[in-house]
Amino acid sequence: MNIDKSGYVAIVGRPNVGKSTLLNSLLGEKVSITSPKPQTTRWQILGIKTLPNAQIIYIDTPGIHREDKRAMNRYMNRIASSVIIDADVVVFMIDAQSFRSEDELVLDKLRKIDKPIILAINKIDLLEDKAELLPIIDKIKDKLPFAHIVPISAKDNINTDALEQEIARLLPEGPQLFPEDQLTDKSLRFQVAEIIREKLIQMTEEELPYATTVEIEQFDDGEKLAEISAVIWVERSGQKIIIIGKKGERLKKVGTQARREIEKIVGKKVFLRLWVKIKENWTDDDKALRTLGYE
Ligand SMILES: Nc1nc2c(ncn2[C@@H]2O[C@H](COP(=O)(O)OP(=O)(O)OP(=O)(O)O)[C@@H](O)[C@H]2O)c(=O)[nH]1
Ligand SMILES: [Mg+2]
Repeated sequence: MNIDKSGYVAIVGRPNVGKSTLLNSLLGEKVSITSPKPQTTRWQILGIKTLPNAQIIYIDTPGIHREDKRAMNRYMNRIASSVIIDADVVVFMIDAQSFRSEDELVLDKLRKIDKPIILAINKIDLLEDKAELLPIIDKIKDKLPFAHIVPISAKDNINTDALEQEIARLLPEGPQLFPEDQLTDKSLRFQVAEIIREKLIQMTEEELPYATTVEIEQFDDGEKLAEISAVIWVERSGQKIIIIGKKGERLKKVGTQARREIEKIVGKKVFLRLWVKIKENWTDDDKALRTLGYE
């Protein structure tokens, strides 16, 4: 290895454009959870990619959205904004299918910084005709002096190599910052909680994905078996009833799907216990947010 370039690369954009899918695609591993519902990512998540001559530290961020809601929404936007300020390079991601006012919200933040910004136009696999890209590029190319404009599909790995090459070119000179076999900054405990939360988001509707968070209470990593207990926090008793489901079926399904995925990452059998508990209004309570890990 002869690493002489390194730096932090923020992946930012409004919710649901595909930021976490891109992070996973660039790393070739699932590091960040994804879902068809907006506001899935709640933290900054590092994904470390070590190339022969450069180390790229990608930072997945929560989708930037309007702040008219709760302390949790303000928390998520604050994280994304601070990552923009601290990064060396920014990848601004939009969805080829629609440019919305929340994209403008992101642009407003990007106008305040002075560093290379790459525009990544995602989900081009959904365009029937590639000619549809031209009016999209036309509409947005003068909004900021972008270093590059790269149409991609994060889901189908289209053009993501080209995107990475442009990113690597823009990295500042610098030493290796993380061991070459390190993939993320997040602990196994964090990843387990996120996997459970992903299954919950995928299996619930309406306000429920936004009212749930997962806390790992016990993590006994034995030689052949990992024993894990996790609490699913919700805001109201009605939400608890929905998550548990008729005869406990929904909770059981969440547990089974999460356990299968957790077994893959820990490489052994997993015994997973899930509890659903109520903490009223936790998403709009700064103190509750802090005790649940949103710091
Ligand atoms: N067709 C298609 N779907 C995609 C692509 N990239 C992401 N998606 C889908 O878009 C949805 C949102 O993807 P995420 O990666 O969770 O989006 P995000 O920007 O991280 O969303 P937040 O974390 O909520 O801000 C998921 O259903 C993905 O499968 C793509 O290139 N093509
Ligand atoms: Mg995400």
